[in-house]
Parts: sequence; C-alpha cells; structure tokens
Amino acid sequence: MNISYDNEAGTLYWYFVDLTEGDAVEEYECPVSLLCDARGGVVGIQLDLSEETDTTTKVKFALAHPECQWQTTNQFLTVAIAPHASVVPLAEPAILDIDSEGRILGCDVADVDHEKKFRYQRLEPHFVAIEDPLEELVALPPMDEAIVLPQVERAGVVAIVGRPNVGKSTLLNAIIGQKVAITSPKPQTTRSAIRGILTRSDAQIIFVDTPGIHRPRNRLGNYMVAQARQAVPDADIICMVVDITHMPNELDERIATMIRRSRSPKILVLNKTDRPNPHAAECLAAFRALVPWQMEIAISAIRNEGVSNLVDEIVTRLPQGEAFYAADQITDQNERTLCAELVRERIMHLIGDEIPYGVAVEVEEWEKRPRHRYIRMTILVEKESQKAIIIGSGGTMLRKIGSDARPAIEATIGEAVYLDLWVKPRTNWRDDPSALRWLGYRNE
Ligand SMILES: Nc1nc2c(ncn2[C@@H]2O[C@H](COP(=O)(O)OP(=O)(O)OP(=O)(O)O)[C@@H](O)[C@H]2O)c(=O)[nH]1
Ligand SMILES: [Mg+2]
Repeated sequence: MNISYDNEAGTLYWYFVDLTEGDAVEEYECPVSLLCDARGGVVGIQLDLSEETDTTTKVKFALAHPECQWQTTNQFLTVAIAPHASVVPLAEPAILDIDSEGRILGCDVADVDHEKKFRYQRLEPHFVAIEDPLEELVALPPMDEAIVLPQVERAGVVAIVGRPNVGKSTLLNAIIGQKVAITSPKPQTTRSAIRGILTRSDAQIIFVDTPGIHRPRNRLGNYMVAQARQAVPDADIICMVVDITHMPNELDERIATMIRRSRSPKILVLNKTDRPNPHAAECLAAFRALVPWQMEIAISAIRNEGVSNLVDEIVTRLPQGEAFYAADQITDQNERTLCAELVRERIMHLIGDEIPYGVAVEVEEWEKRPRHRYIRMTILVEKESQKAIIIGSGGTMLRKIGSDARPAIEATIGEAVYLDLWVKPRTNWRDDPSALRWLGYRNE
C-alpha cells in the first residue's frame, strides 16, 4: 500500500499497488468517504462504485495490499488500515486510476479537510514520499495531543426512532445538554442520523437521533427513511419516542413492526407530557400494545423533565464495554455541517408552506480572517420563485435568516462570524442523485 498526502493541495493519494509510470491508462470519478476512527483520525477510504456499469469486474480486479482489509459490499470498495468508527462523505469525488485491464490501482482525493478532525496520524507509517520533487510532501501536523479515552464500565449505542415531529431531536439535545440536532415545529426536520455522545463517570452512551419515519415522496425522503431504518439493527437499545397527545397511527405501527424484529431492549418514551391531554389513558394503552416494551417512561423533552431518569434506565441496560469517543466529544458531526444545519433550522422556522422541505444548505467557504471567521453558505432551493421568497423584499428575509443563525453559529464554534448567505435554485434536487450525493445525503 502506498499512501501520501500533499498538504498544500489538500490531496490524499492512496494506491493499492506500487505504481510505475504509465500503469494507469484511464481515470474515473466516483464518490468517496473517509473512514475515521473514534478520534477522528483517518484510517481508510470508501469508494462508491455503484454508478459504474462495469463495477463487478473492476471490484474483482481491485488490488489489495496484504496490510489492508478490504471488502466489497453494495458496490462499495472499502480499504482500511484499522477498524473505523465513522464514515465521512466528501464533497469532491475521488479520481480513480484504472489500468488497461480495468483494475483499480488507487485513487486521489482532493479537497480533504485536514484542519480539525481528519488527521492522518494513523496513516503516517504507510506514507511514502512523492517522487516528483515539484509535488513536495509536506510534514503533517501532529495531533494536538494524544486523546485519552475515558474509563467506563458500560458503553453502547441507543437508537432514537419515531415518526416525524414527536420530539426526538429535542430529546437528544436535552440529553446532551447542548444543541447537536436542529429542531422545528415542522415534520421531517432531521434528514440524517446524528450521533450525540454522552459520557458519564460510569458509562458512555452514543445516542443516534434519526429522521422521522414517514412515507417518502422523493429520493431525499427515501434516504431519510433509510437512515432511520439503518440505525435499528446497530443499536444496543431502542427508544421509540411518541407524542402522547396523539393516538398511534399507521406510521407508529410500521415503526413498531420494524423494531419488534430487533432483540435489543426497547423503551417506550412518552413525550410531550406537559401538554394537556384528555385522552392520555387511551393513548397510553394503545402505545403499550404496539411492542413488548422492556419499560416505558413519561417525559417532557422541552422542559427537560424525566430525561435524566430515562438516561439512568438506559445505563442499567447498556452492555459492558469500553468508551468509543473522547470524553469531550459530543457529536460525530463536523462543525461545518452543524453550522449549515443551524441556517436550515432558521429557514424551517421562518419560511412557511412547503419551501423549507426543498431547501438544502452547504458551506462554500470557511476562512479564518483577522477579526472573524468568514463563512459563505449557499441555500439551495428548487425554483426561481422560491429564491425570491427566501431573499424577501429588499433582502429582508435573507438578512433575518442570517442574523438569527449567526449567534447560534458563534456559540457553536466559539468565534466571531461573518455569515455570507447566497441563494441558488437547482431544479428538483431532491430527486437528483448527483445533487443528493453532493449534499451528503447518501446512504453507506
Ligand atoms: N410541548 C412540547 N413540545 C415538544 C416537546 N418536545 C418537542 N416538542 C416540540 O415538537 C416539535 C418537533 O420537535 P423535534 O425535536 O424537531 O421533533 P423530531 O421528532 O426530531 O422531528 P423530525 O426531525 O421531523 O422527525 C418542536 O416544535 C418541539 O419544540 C415536549 O416535550 N413538549
Ligand atoms: Mg428531528
């Protein structure tokens, strides 16, 4: 295996063989993710070959060095030097080098963010110098400090599932004590599974907040529901959150059917108990009948009532195990994603009707300047007419979105921020596979 990193160009070169000039005769672009360990160090890459017509041949011929574990599932080629804890999709595709027999020799991955999380220390023993003197291999910054994992008796993953708008993300934030997931009165706010990590002296719990399970009407919806479904089999404990002020509907029944298949303990979380509810007894009986629950607990996520009891009950049911994350890590999302989400949250709150469902926000620039961090984001909408609504007359709405989001962003990154928002239409992006991939809405 032959790995190098050009610090200046921010490009990672990962070759499965020792290349000689002329070996590669063809190039091919494909989506790529970095595989990271619990500390955010890069330990592998994952190439998405699903769009390549001749994938099977190429995968069959993919060469692997004895040191790397490699597996191909669902048209993914995964190459790692150590077990990974998270998969981080990159915006830029990987460029694959293919030889005359169609074998993948390796790839280069541009635009790799090395500033904070994605460090290359674990790869360093595999690094080789780049021979071309013009492409000097710059020494990598060392990790700030060795991260010590906390000593705990129990550790595990808890999936938080439920239909849209029942308060799953509000619950996650209450548990973690900080905003790690955006919330809004509109259903389908959460789009991707989000990890919130709670470390106590006795246990580390990795909560996975999931998108509300609904009937999808586009590819984005398919992605969201798949994200929720995927969280269930991986979970050591499943919390189904319900809104106790409503009777269970067909979606609750579908979710119940899905979680019944799991052998993990299942907890019924009855949320919104702060609301008046004359039919509470009836609703409770109906929810109890859905699944053979290990326990049930009534909470008000918004008032943080019953939440610590829920956490205590979860800890007693966690398997014994070692911590996975450093004690101060509270989420697996990177700062940029979280900041883009905070802008989307403001849009969910400020803009009516269907428009927010067709909005995506991406960070285009993230630059440290003398007095502040300059952050440029694009708000993607589906139509020109929606662009006008987001901007508002004389730009008032866009300014309002920015001024509402900025304090939350500053609190998250701990720096003064200059937020520069732009709006761009991209027709029907929610059904456009390449746009979805670009925005990071793709399943592993
Ligand atoms: N009254 C009351 N409202 C709550 C409570 N928990 C959440 N909410 C509100 O319910 C709405 C939906 O909350 P979210 O946390 O975004 O719900 P979600 O289940 O994550 O929704 P999706 O991400 O769309 O699946 C928001 O307006 C919350 O403020 C609660 O305990 N009581
Ligand atoms: Mg949510």
